[in-house]
Amino acid sequence: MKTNRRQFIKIGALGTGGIALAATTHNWSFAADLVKKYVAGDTAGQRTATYCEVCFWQCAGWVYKDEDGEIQKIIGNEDDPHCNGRFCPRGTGGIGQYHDEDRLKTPLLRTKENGKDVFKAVDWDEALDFIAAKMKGIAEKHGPECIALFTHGSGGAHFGHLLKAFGSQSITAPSFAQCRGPREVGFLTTFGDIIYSPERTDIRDSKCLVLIGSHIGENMHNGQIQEMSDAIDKGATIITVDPRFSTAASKSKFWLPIKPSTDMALLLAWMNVLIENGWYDKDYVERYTYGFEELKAHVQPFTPEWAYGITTIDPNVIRKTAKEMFDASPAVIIHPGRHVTWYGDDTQRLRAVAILNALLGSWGRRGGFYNPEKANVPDFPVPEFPTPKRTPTEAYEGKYNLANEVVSNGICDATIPTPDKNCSFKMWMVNGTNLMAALPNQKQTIDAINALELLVVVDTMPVEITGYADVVLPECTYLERYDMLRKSPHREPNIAVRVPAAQPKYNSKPADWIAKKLAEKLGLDAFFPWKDMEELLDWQLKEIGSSLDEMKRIGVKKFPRTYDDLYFAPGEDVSFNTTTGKIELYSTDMEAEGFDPLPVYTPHEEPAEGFYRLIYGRAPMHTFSRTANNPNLTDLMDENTLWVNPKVAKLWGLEAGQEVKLKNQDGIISTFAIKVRITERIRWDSVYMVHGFGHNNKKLSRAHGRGINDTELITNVKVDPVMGGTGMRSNFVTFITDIYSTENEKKS
Ligand SMILES: Nc1nc2c(c(=O)[nH]1)N[C@H]1C(S)=C(S)[C@@H](COP(=O)(O)OP(=O)(O)OC[C@H]3O[C@@H](n4cnc5c(=O)[nH]c(N)nc54)[C@H](O)[C@@H]3O)O[C@H]1N2
Ligand SMILES: Nc1nc2c(c(=O)[nH]1)N[C@H]1C(S)=C(S)[C@@H](COP(=O)(O)OP(=O)(O)OC[C@H]3O[C@@H](n4cnc5c(=O)[nH]c(N)nc54)[C@H](O)[C@@H]3O)O[C@H]1N2
Ligand code: SF4
Ligand SMILES: [Mo]
Repeated sequence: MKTNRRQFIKIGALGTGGIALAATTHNWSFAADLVKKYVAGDTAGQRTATYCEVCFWQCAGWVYKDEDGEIQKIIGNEDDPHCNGRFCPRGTGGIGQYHDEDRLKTPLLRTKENGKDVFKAVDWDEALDFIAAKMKGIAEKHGPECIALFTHGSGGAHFGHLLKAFGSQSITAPSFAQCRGPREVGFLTTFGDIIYSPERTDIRDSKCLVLIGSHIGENMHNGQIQEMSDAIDKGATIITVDPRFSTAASKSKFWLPIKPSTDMALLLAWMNVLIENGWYDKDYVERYTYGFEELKAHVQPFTPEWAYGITTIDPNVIRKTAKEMFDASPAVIIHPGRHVTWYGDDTQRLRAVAILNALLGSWGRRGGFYNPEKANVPDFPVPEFPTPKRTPTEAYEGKYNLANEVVSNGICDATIPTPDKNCSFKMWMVNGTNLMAALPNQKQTIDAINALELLVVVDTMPVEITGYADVVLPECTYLERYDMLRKSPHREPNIAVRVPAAQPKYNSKPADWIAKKLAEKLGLDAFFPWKDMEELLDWQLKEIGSSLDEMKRIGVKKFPRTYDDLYFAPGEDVSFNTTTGKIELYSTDMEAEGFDPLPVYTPHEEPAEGFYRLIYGRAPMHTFSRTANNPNLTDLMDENTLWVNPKVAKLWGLEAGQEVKLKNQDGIISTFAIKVRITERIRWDSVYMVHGFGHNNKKLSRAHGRGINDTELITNVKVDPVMGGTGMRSNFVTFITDIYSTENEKKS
């Protein structure tokens, strides 16, 4: 394998291709301006409807501009069930994405200059002609299915449409196999349905909310936080299981500082206690479930005393918390979490979570899990897509048969040719996902990229993945574009519209424009028959009795439910979408695939002497790696810190604020250093950091070199055999206190 065919282009080379950037330099003293405008109370003038793209909760809001037409602030839309009129700090600061002067400004094409790879600034026609020619060549030689799209965010709809028209359905997102996949499959195999986003958890009416490594409060998914705070006000019990004293733990009646990686033992012990004491919903279990007797026999040995030795949680606390859940049932939620790819047996852990909910009868009940409904919006009529000769799952044939979405790492791995399989993929289009931060095992990602004939990256910022691209396409931010309607399921079906509040800055373009233009160059015009997004949206909206004009005025529209089935009616007969038509405590699907039909506890790897488990999570003011350079949000937090228990700090002689580098179990040393935060809030066997920092692209002037990128230390990946999820929490680090020692120079 040629590993250096594609030199990583240090972004310093941006624009050195000889063509002056078409960029206008934005006169920028934003923070000061903002304060002035706010103080002056200047919110008059035009407001524009949008929904936020800073994270995937997609809150609907209003954008306000000043008298010069400059975007000044964004606030929540009162009618929006995702946010109820209130944005989170990231959403409010989201306008920093628009103002960020480090944005990608014009298309870039990889070229050679004096034997060195550099980016040349080109116009859109040249960039898209180049891509179209390459795509045609690849399709002729290998088939259009060889082109894969990695996408996260709104642009996926446009590029996905283009790819399908071209004959490929190889479309994948890190939000499945790096995020919520195990919970969807765990719940699908149990209840015959998934959790969706926003989660169908009826938190506002819950009497007991159990959070297992779900750190709502730092995880800022807006509606959930609001509902959790309402539930707390109404006296709900919160039980938090987390090796770290999280924000949620601080609001909890019970904090269970579990030994990391042992949650399955606790879940089995809870089942044992519920069943042994008859603390479960007998009518519900009898009426709706399959396999109770098998489950009962299975969990019989898993007593709280057994779990104590594994989890370090006091058996009495296990009993007491089980009783709390039962007393609240059915208005109880054992929360399925969201980023659940932890240890490789994650689908099984989420099956255990699903089973607990079933025992307590919370699925389909007020205060448990409601039945969400999505607005039914027709697609603009287009010709039928060609049928691909190969489906993307053939890339990992025979594996992950229960995955209900395409497995990103499966596509990534299959891109690397092996003797028996010469590469399923020759081109990647990467939209709105910084794969160098999102996919663990960076070396594998780089090896796959090196095997490609073409890598096209569509992004707003010069993030790490752009450095590997052949072509970089600058998308404008969500504040400068239309997008497809938001129509996520909720208690009431609803839609939200995104309308541009400003013209695209620099030479950036919206994804819909890029996809349509590229389609024209590929002779696929017939699949993009609309003139522009206004025509497309207006057509869709008129089909459902609204219009673009109306949506511009109201931003969000709700529709009545088709059926009155938010919860099960008392004693109602319900048929579940599983093989048995029942809630499967005993999973026939898992059994048919050769997996344990009832969840089993498996011990996971432990840190070696002197090493600590690396755990990571969210900070309220940032989203993954995408906001680390945002001028507004860096004002609130501009680096991550390393949480270290005082006992460990003492052992190592670490002081608060001291900078350390980290080395993992495979000898990988972090590129940058991180400041130590000494706190009792983390167990002694683990260290913790917020994901998304440690950017190594110099063009990110505020984010470069600030903190550590957890992803580079995640080289031991435990793949879930059920659905392909990448378990990332079996990585262990030790401290390098002499951060300037040359021995610690990162080899690149
Ligand atoms: N180590 C580690 N890995 C993780 C996680 C973790 O906690 N730790 N979390 C996992 C989870 S839960 C998830 S969901 C994934 C998230 O994975 P990603 O969504 O890929 O996360 P980001 O790193 O924020 O990358 C987003 C990219 O989109 C770009 N972007 C932002 N707005 C736009 C836009 O409007 N248009 C376009 N074209 N681009 C835009 C940003 O500049 C950024 O480069 O990561 C997963 N991977
Ligand atoms: N502010 C902000 N909010 C976000 C996001 C963001 O980027 N920024 N991203 C959103 C997305 S896409 C996702 S997927 C979610 C992710 O958020 P969640 O699903 O809530 O949480 P995770 O990131 O999986 O888990 C982090 C927590 O797990 C704990 N933990 C670590 N190991 C273990 C263990 O072995 N057992 C237990 N019980 N706990 C453990 C950590 O201490 C930490 O508190 O957040 C969403 N909300
Ligand atoms: S939760 Fe915050 S960042 Fe996410 S969509 Fe809503 S306002 Fe935006
Ligand atoms: Mo996620």
